[in-house]
Amino acid sequence: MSAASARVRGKHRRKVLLLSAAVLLAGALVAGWFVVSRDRPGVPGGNHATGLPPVFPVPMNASAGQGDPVSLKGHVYVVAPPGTDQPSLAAVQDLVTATGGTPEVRAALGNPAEGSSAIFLGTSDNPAAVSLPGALGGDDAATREALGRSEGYAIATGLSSGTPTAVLTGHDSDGLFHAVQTLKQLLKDGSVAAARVSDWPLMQTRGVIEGFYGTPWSHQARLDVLEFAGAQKMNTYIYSPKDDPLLRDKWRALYSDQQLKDLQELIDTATANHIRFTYALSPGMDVCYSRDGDLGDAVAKLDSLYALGVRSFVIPLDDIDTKVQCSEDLRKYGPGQANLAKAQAAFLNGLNRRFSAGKEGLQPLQTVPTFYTGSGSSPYKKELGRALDPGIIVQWTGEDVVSHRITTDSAETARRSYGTQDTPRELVIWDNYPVNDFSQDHLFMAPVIGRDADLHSAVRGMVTNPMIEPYLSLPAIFNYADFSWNGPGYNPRLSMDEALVRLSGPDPEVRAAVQAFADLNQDWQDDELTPSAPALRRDIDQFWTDYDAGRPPSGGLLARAQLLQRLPELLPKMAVPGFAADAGHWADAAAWYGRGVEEALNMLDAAKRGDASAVAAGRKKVQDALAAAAAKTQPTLDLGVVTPVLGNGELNSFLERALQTAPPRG
Ligand code: LTM
Repeated sequence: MSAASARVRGKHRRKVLLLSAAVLLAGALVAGWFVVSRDRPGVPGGNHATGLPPVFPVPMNASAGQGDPVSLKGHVYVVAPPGTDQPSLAAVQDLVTATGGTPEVRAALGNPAEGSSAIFLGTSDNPAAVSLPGALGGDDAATREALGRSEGYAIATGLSSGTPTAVLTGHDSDGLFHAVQTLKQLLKDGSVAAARVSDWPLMQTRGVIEGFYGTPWSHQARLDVLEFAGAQKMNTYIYSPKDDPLLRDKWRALYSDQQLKDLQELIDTATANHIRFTYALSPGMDVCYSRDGDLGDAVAKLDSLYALGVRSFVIPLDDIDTKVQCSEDLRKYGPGQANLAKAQAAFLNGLNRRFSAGKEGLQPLQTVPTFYTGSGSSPYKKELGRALDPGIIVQWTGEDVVSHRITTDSAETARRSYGTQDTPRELVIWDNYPVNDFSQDHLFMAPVIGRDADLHSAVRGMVTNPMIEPYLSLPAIFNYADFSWNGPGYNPRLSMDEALVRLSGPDPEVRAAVQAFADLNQDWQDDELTPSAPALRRDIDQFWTDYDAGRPPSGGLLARAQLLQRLPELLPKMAVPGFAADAGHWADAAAWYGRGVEEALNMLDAAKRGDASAVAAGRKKVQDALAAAAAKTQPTLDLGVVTPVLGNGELNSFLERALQTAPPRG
């Protein structure tokens, strides 16, 4: 599908031996341990009922204990065996320092000083806690399960020789890193809450695909998103902005030294955050599938990224011609969509074999088929399913390009359509939410809904295609991190609320502003499960109900209008400053609308009193605010400057109705 046609759609609006040792050790710290609440595997509502600080993604099992919290405010021994994952070790040291404590890294606890605490770090095959005196039992099924699964981890707190201790064990270094992210969230008043957690992801691939049309994200934004995604236990970033010429139009061209330097920084940052930097090369605009030179060029380009440390690759073939283009292909394969699939399969199989020969550590190759939607079979999918090597993974967007619902049944059917009945294809869902390239005047900030909770049973993973505005996409990225880790435990509203709180920081006024801003931008292509600006609409409805009944207004709408006027002042105070910069033009428009609403309320009051001159003055102020809010202020890559649109026009409709209700001459 071309950029143009994507926008046309916008018209619709929018890891066994050592394992048991590690299991024992993770559960060893139980002196004084007493579980006061049942484990809550994957319960919507998160671990709120456990008495623990909220942890997102919701852990598979988390419970609180009676033991004392582990203070990080004093001297904290960080006990880590040689070879411990450096990012995990560094993150724990930073955490202790940020909490006001003094970290001391040791390979064994030895004789701890009076009043100190300890944090043990290890993995199933490199457990730190080996040096712990007197393991106190604690082999349980949930911990065994967590430490038997890729990226799984377990946390236990308790006393070790009288020292308050937290033990973090990962199945692997990814799992250990995830354990550290959970540890951060268990921190309250300078101490790690007494807790026992055993946790693992339900989806193997969880991440972000920068895959939209429009201005690609800045280098800094990518670095920030990588850090954010890692903290939320995602493991994938796919580098695929449609408007980066070196990925698509000029796919054969190699990178300059400066470009390689920037890419290296992204790759290193991804690695430090346990994110797989996944490079996507899209040769489909002008590739000749049967030309050996083109295959060689593609391999050379991937080689240049492999040299930088990239081990994960995609060859997207979306949004290109739906037939072969060169005479060689036409001669070899013939016309038609099934023949396109045959040509593409031969190219991808050849590339995969030539590129992977002699290379270590590669993830399976992925592709985005030219027909990447729908679960049903077609001549194209049938041929691709038959001819494409079974190890190559397909990215799929659901039944539609932008899919309001994605069901497990549909994904199961798609697996057979893109594979065979006997060998269903492994799928990664390319989820086109909250992408706004087809509706660049809108922001999509509603919680992620409409995806079956057990989708993990059918697909390998899921990546979110975000908005052109990176920092405004963070709430949805937070949702996807939660959903893809633990779908059954995902609660859209709680996840979104927590995302907004974290992005806001501690100031309650700022939080209220961020919530009001997100509410205003809850609108997704007329999706009935995603009501537009629900809180604003409640206030508006209440106002008219009171007004029509002749009652004094409850004040909710006025308070909201006043808050909207303060968005440009409050959003820059957020914990994540990039959010305000991305939101700027929408926040300015919202402020104008807020002013208009306040003026309209005064005007309506004047109309009730029969004060014609105040009504006339009020009308002018409302009209001025409407005009200012409609200004074209938001630059786009190829659509010029557009008017930022808020929700589904609720504010506009309110002001129009107010003007009708208070006509010029009474
Ligand atoms: O969705 C896919 C596979 N390709 C493109 C995306 O690049 C684009 O961001 C979305 C939304 O417009 N639609 C597409 O067709």
